[in-house]
Amino acid sequence: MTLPVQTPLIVRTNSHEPLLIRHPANPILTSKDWPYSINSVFNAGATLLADGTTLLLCRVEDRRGLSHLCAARSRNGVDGWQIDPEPTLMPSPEKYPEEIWGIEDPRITFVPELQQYVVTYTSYSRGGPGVSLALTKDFRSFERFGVIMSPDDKDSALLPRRIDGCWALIHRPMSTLGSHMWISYSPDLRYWGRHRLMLEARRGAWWDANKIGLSPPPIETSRGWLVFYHGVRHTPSGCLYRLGLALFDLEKPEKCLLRGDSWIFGPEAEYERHGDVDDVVFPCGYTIGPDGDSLNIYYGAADCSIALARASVRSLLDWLDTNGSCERRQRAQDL
Ligand code: BMA
Repeated sequence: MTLPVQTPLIVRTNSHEPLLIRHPANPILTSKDWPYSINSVFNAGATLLADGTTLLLCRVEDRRGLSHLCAARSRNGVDGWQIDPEPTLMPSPEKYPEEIWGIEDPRITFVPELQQYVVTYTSYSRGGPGVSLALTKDFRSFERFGVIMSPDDKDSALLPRRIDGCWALIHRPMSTLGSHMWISYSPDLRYWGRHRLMLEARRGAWWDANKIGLSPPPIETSRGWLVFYHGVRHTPSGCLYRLGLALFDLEKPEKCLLRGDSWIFGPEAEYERHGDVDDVVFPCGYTIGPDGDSLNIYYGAADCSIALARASVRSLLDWLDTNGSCERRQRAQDL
């Protein structure tokens, strides 16, 4: 028997409005684009230079497995990349022994008070990964401060202005009790204290259970610091890296105002699902357009390439208003 055409069908979909839209040119940078021999390029810090050029400071893994940083510049942030012909920032283990196994995953913050970019990155030491910091005006010469957070610690970025007179650094120390996001304060970018727990990994079956970390540097909005963070889910076939969203108080950034329950972006495209490390999306940088709303989010895909996704600050905040809850409710849920 054939059904009459007017019979309503129950269509079950689980579609959701995507908040981050993948660029059709993805992946926008791979090892094939590099002017020298490398294994892979991924996890890039990003910023806009004074003349509007997009600068990516890319993590480049060489064919020994050690990483360094290399700058790529583009007028439109999508193509026409001018890549430095040689590594831009190499590990310097003679002077900085904590860099013996490479430097990784930079985050860039332009600091108006210093009129400089502050780059924080992972230095891979014999004792594990730590957080190092360097200042630059032009991404050609750097003033290195060395390691500022001892191992195991990574996924760090500086806020662009002082909070209550002190610089503020978000980072992710590891402990046997879990890997959570912390914030620490400093009068001079060298000596850090007043450590505060900022965002906890959930527990149990959650997508962001046990291990989370800051993704790009926070975005300052009138509503608060908008933060993308990654959640690492351990599965029998490996780790799954996905992205979540939270909002923090402007003057007390350790205070979480809203946190989404579900992830907003995860590995789906072929270049995100398969690579040197499968199922990884790992943004370390963004640029924001002159409208103060349009974001270009640059992310490492499967530890093999750099991809671009677009988003709107307003839509991200709207999503948090609808889907986020405050920390107090979060903890109640956890019990
Ligand atoms: C994290 C970092 C990232 C990497 C990811 C997946 O711990 O090392 O650089 O992209 O793992 O391998």
